[in-house]
Amino acid sequence: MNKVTAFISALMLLGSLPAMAKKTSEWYRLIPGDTVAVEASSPVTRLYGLAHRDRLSRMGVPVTQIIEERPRFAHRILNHWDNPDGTVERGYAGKSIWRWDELPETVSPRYADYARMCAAVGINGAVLNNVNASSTILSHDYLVKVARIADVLRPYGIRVYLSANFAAPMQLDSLPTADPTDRNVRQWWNRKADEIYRLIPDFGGFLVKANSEGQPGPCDFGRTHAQGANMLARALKKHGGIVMWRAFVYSPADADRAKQAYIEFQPLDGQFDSNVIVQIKNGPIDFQPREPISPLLLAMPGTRTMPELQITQEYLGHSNHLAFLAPMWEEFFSQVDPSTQTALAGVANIGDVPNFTAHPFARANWYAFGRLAWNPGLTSGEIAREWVTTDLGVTDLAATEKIVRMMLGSREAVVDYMMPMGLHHIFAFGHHYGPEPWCDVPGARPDWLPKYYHRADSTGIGFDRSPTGSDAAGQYPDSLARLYSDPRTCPENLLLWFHHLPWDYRLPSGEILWDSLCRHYEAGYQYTLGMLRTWEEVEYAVPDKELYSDVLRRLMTQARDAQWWKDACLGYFSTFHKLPYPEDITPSVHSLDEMMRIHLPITNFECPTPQILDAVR
Ligand code: GCV
Repeated sequence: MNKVTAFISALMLLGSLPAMAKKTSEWYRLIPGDTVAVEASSPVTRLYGLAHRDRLSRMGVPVTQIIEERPRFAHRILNHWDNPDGTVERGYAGKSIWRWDELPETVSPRYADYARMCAAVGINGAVLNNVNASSTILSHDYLVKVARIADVLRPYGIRVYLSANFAAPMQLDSLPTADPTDRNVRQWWNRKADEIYRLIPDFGGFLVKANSEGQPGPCDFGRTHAQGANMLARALKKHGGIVMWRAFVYSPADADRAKQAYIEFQPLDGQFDSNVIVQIKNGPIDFQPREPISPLLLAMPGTRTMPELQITQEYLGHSNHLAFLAPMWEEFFSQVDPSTQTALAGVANIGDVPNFTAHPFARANWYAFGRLAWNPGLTSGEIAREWVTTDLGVTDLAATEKIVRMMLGSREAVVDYMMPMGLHHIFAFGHHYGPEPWCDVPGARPDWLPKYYHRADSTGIGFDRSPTGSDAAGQYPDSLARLYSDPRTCPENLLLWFHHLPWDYRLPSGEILWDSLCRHYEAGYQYTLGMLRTWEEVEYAVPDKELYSDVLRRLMTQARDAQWWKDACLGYFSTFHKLPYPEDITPSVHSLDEMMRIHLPITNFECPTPQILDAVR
């Protein structure tokens, strides 16, 4: 542990006792013997124990002493951003697995398949619908459908939760207000909670996105987030339910977007009821390929908080790119002490395609989320090795190691070819797939546009969040604030997140900023070619040949996209200065003009250029 993380951990342990997770009663033991026996606290934890035993046996690891396991987080929850019409917001694996139109009469066998996959990694909660919530889900007809899904998930230990629209009393029953201090509104929610628990006795609770991106919330009625959350929490309390209240808020205020969640939520610390958990995205903006941790996670010692991770690859190449996310989450947990957090949420990458995730390797991210929610101390390497053996079905050791190595570097490669050195949000408008650092949409909010974030001009590039700029760095504990505020101490991988620096700024390595940026883009692109090479090398060991070809196709698309990102971003940035490309960078294939003419969204899987394979061989 370095000094900074040690300091943060100590600070959090001292300061956040009220937010500590309750010790979970879940446990299981594997007892060595001719047949490894499983003891467990319940039928569900027995399932977890059996899955563990199976994992070890498939990996050839003998059980020589008692293994006892307890989860770190009591709530290990997938958030589905699925809509009642079957679409999935930021979903890249087909339509929703929940077939609302067939329910409650027809219950798809895939619900149980899904539940088995979740239980194998200890996931114990599912929010079934999008946080941009339609009130319909709370209508009686839909609650009956939800209850059927809950019946299927229950034996696997998965409790069902729903995203609640704060204006539901107005939208479903025409109440004149949704003000949380209004008696009729409170009664409406109490009655709704009673109705839900009559149908689903183990209902988990509500997830709420309020006063964010157009969603209604208590602030519409002059009330605070705490007042809104507590009203719902009180309706659920006698039934044992919780409220997960999201802190993903940013108003069109003057403040730097990276500062806004903290500005709005930190003053409310200590005002939330005990069955409210404030759910905070891992970084201060929005699931970018790399962000610093959200300062809010370190600043609410009197409130239960939970990180929200994104498993679906909204900003990491959708289901076309191989990006194993465990290293990102490992990096996150090296800075946020898990014992200060009450629960863990992950935005699901699951849809109704046969393998659930479209990209076969995206299943590894679902798997990794569950494993880390159970034990955030696991390393990415351990998780990758388990997944390659048990899910991909590779038994050859040399091939396993090659695939694991390829997976472990894949997230950093995406950062490199998309947004290295702390750059962020330079995606094309709307779909967040390709690069558009030049993007201008007349009338759009400035903080939805790339130029707001990269700030490239003739003087340099990057967002000044030091004390001379927006001072977002000042929202972190002192030692971290100092570290981030000075470009000489700021970690290089966050440099342009916190600083606007000249193109020829000299880095501690002696290299100038422009050269370093070019080398990152090049390294990311080269990594994608390396993944193609590796995949061809391990073909013999991949048992499912269709899966093999599918991954190969996607890797070709990824290499094409990495080239696209590199040419587009470097081409665009080079219009601001006269510095040459470093000699060891492969020349651009496409001109900036060509790049600016690419129009998205991509509506179908694009055929990769065969030249990519020539480049690899
Ligand atoms: C569900 C980002 C995404 C939205 C998402 C939102 C959120 O803005 O682009 O699709 O909405 O985050 O997390 O609420």
